[in-house]
Amino acid sequence: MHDDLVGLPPAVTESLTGYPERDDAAVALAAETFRAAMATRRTVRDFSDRPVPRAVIETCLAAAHRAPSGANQQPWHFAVIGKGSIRKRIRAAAEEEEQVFYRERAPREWLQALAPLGTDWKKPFLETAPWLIAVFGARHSTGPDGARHKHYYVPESVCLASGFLLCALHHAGLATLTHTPSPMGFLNGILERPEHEKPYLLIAAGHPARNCEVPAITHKPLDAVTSWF
Ligand code: IYR
Repeated sequence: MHDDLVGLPPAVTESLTGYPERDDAAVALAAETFRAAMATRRTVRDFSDRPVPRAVIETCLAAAHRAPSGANQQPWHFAVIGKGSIRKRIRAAAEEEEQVFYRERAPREWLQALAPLGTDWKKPFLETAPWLIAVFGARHSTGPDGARHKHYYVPESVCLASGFLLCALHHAGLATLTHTPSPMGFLNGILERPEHEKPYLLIAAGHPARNCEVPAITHKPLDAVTSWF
């Protein structure tokens, strides 16, 4: 054992559950079923105002909350907004930032990259979608004695949980949009989150609008983003 580990409490273990033995065919079928399900996910910008029960969102958040995280610290916070008045405030603040982005801040090259997606500063979905989830990452936590505990790998952990959340919402049949207004500091103000929490992502979730259109885009072939050794 490395000398620095001397004196630290030993890890407590328990038996692994949840991995019943499957033959290769069953593993391949499960992999293919999930691949096909994820291939239907699209980023949606045109939502129906059809309500989604809060319990569904809670269940999806419980799935996200099982994502791996640095030192198992779960350094995320999900601020879940169903109230129309708060969605309205978030939309107004986001659109204010986005107007500056599209009119002044974004270099031509960035606007060119976004052109196939057809995005602009208008974000009506922030009010139409029944739920918004703002995902924050906490740089530290505070113990009951007031002591600060630093968190590790915060961006990585928050992004993993966000990925789990997108999968869970999609699996439930809900459409999602990952919105990253920049800068996003206004979310701390509106959602009353402390300064040591950084907003990473605003996720809109709900049913897609009837006759919803999405950009006709393609993906790089898998072998363009894969190397095997
Ligand atoms: N935040 C802006 C711009 C934007 C940037 C990227 I990179 C995108 O993939 C999509 C949009 C917006 O939300 O419109």
